[in-house]
Amino acid sequence: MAAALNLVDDARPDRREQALALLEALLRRGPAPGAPRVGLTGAPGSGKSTLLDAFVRELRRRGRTVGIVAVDPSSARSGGALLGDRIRVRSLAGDAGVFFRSMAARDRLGGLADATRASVTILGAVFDVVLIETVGVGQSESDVAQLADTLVYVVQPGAGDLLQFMKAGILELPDVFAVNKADLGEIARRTARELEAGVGLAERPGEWTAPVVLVSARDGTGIGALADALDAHHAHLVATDTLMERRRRGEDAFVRETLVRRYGSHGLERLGGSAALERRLRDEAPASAFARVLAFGREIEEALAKPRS
Ligand SMILES: Nc1nc2c(ncn2[C@@H]2O[C@H](COP(=O)(O)OP(=O)(O)O)[C@@H](O)[C@H]2O)c(=O)[nH]1
Ligand SMILES: [Mg+2]
Repeated sequence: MAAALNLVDDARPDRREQALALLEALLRRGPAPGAPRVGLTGAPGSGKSTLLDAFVRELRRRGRTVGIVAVDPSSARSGGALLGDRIRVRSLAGDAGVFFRSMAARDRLGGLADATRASVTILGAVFDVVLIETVGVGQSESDVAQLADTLVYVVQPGAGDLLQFMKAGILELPDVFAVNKADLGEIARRTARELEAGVGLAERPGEWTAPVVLVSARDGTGIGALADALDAHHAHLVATDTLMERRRRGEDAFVRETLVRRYGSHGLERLGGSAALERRLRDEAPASAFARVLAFGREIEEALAKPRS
């Protein structure tokens, strides 16, 4: 596992080729869709890391193996782990059913989004569940939304009233809300009630309504209910036949955003613009998102090298 993850993290051209071959092989290996991917996001300090730890132990009790990717674009690496992650790594050490990978931005050439997606693909081929934790800032948050089948938003009690959630547009994206620190008592219960009311307002018949689960990462309250809620969402995606569609949308968005990041919107124009790209992503033979970025990238580079006719 470590060798495979290092391979996709290696910017040398021959290693890149090998990494791509590995990712393509995993894509063809089936059975799709592989392990459920659960993303955890939320403001710093809301308790994501602590909750993740408690949640992993719950999954292990249920007999499921877990691959974890923690993304922190602001953090520097220290001995392979992000600062602050070492305690957690130790608490899970010795369990072959858990693999922990941390990702920082500063030491990365290929881009954090690439490396994260590649790691998720690899972990998902081996473990029963993949968890992706991100610090709740900017790009990493939208990356995790694109990657996850199920997005959990971890809420700090009292941090924002309902209006705040609505203004920030937070109510739209998550599939499950985990109001953490239930051990704080009334303030946590009130936050959960407010959030539930807000989510209820946005309810649409026949569609998934994000449940609000009150949990305490500290004393273990509600962790089982959280695991049940995540399973229920996964079952919903399967029952409505939308899991693969959601994966595809995430991959398409990744391809588009990576191309724009690398070549700018004028680069995308050389492919005929985003509508043309959309059509080609839909119509052309399936390939991994990584292969697509490379193939489209080559096309853009060739077009840019030629004078415009
Ligand atoms: N009271 C209480 N504190 C918690 C709980 N979960 C996390 N914390 C504390 O909240 C702080 C931030 O936790 P951390 O997991 O690092 O948050 P992250 O920044 O979202 O990853 C730490 O001091 C934790 O000990 C909980 O369930 N109850
Ligand atoms: Mg954290």
